Amino acid sequence: MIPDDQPILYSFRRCPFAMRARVGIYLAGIEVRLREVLLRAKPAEMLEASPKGTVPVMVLPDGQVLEESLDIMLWALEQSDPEGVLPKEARARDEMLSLINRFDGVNETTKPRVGSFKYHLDRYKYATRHEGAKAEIERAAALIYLKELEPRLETGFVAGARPGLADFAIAPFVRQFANTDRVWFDNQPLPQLQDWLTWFLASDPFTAIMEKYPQWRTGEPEQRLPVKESPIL
Ligand SMILES: N[C@@H](CCC(=O)N[C@@H](CS)C(=O)NCC(=O)O)C(=O)O
Repeated sequence: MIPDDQPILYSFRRCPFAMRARVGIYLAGIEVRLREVLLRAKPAEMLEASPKGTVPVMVLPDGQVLEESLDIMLWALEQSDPEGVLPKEARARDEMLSLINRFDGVNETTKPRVGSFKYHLDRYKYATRHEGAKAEIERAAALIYLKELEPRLETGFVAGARPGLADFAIAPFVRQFANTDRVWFDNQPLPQLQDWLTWFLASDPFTAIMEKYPQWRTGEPEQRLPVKESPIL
């Protein structure tokens, strides 16, 4: 039995937002009760906690609800950050948060902000679902953001020689972009970005949080996210 004083995390394995929340929790070394959901059959308990109906959602033992993936990452890493991924200075943190927002496009709606990487990514990957979207045009628009990232990755990671918040917050979207047409992606002149994505996909935090779990149903026990035991970065 998993103790019921642990936070509950509603998650969907393949969702990039849920991925980054799980990575944040994993890096913090926090134990949670994982409820794997299907987007087409969201549990009533999750919708009651967060009526907007997006994953991830975290319900803390005191009843507080975190319904934004970045807030879950920040909450977890503020509890404990043994790998030192949170930027220490306020200015550096603000700079990272604004870079992250250029990529995730998170705003007060449930759709990514126009003029973000995620906006173009969705219109590229799911062009037929977006009126007026042409996959190649959207892909070219998204590529501009990656070209901007490329020189930053000269040091190996977004903000220097060690992985930090922005790497883990952005990489799941770059993964989604790359997987849309892997051959095309691999042929772009973005060697640093390609190496960085290879690092992320093979990294301990990412592989650990991509384990498969059965769908959670009311009354069933939750799953455990792996908890790291020794330094990983
Ligand atoms: N701003 C939210 C976005 C989360 C989001 O859009 N998640 C998608 C799945 S990747 C979702 O739950 N969509 C609702 C649906 O498909 O029903 C966050 O950062 O957590």
